[in-house]
Amino acid sequence: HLNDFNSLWNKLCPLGPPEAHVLLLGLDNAGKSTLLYKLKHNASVSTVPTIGFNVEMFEAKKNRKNISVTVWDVGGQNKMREHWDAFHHSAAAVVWVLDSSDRERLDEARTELENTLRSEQLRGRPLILLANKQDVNGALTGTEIKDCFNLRKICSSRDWFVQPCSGSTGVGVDEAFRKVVQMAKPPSESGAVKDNFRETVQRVKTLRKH
Ligand code: G3D
Repeated sequence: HLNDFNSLWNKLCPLGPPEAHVLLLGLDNAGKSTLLYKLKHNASVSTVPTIGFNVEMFEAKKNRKNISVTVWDVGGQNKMREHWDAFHHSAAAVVWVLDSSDRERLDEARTELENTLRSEQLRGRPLILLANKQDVNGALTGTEIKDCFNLRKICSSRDWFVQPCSGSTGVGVDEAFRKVVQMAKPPSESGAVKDNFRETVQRVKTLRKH
């Protein structure tokens, strides 16, 4: 689909450019693709590691108005990380997915999250941290994650919220999406979203060639 920008755009945005554009970020294996598909189909599907990006569009209600929300899962692999910046431009919210059961990679996740939040383009954007894999025995709770990540401090200049969930069972997924819609601060210029999308498609195409 990446070959034809216009048909992809029209497919994603039959009603025009989205009002809110949400970044779904996190380390590889955190559960981003699973959550995105759970949200979309409300059923677990088997997933493959995100190579380029997955993007889905949803209709939602905000302040009694219908809005469309695109959720971008831009991949958690090292190769893609340097390209995250390209997606920051017009984000209305950052959704950070954490594998709450993977204590060994907590430090890595914390460092990545801190790096992401340092981005100038994301200044003031709300953070919704999804404490995923709550179905796994021994998973860190939302409160433990809040303390361990020192969220009160690192999010002092933005709204933030921790939502425990499981992409496998679906627990907490609808609540997470509602929270994202409620907290999202849509960019003022919707044109910026389309420009950013075009640029991103080009970048991914280039990346795939190499
Ligand atoms: P990513 O897109 O962030 O890289 P994926 O992550 O969505 O590909 O998920 C990585 C692995 O974690 C997958 O397992 C997936 O099934 C699993 N997973 C995702 N969410 C949950 C969850 O809430 N609970 C549990 N127990 N597992 C989850 P595989 O084995 O397919 O690699």
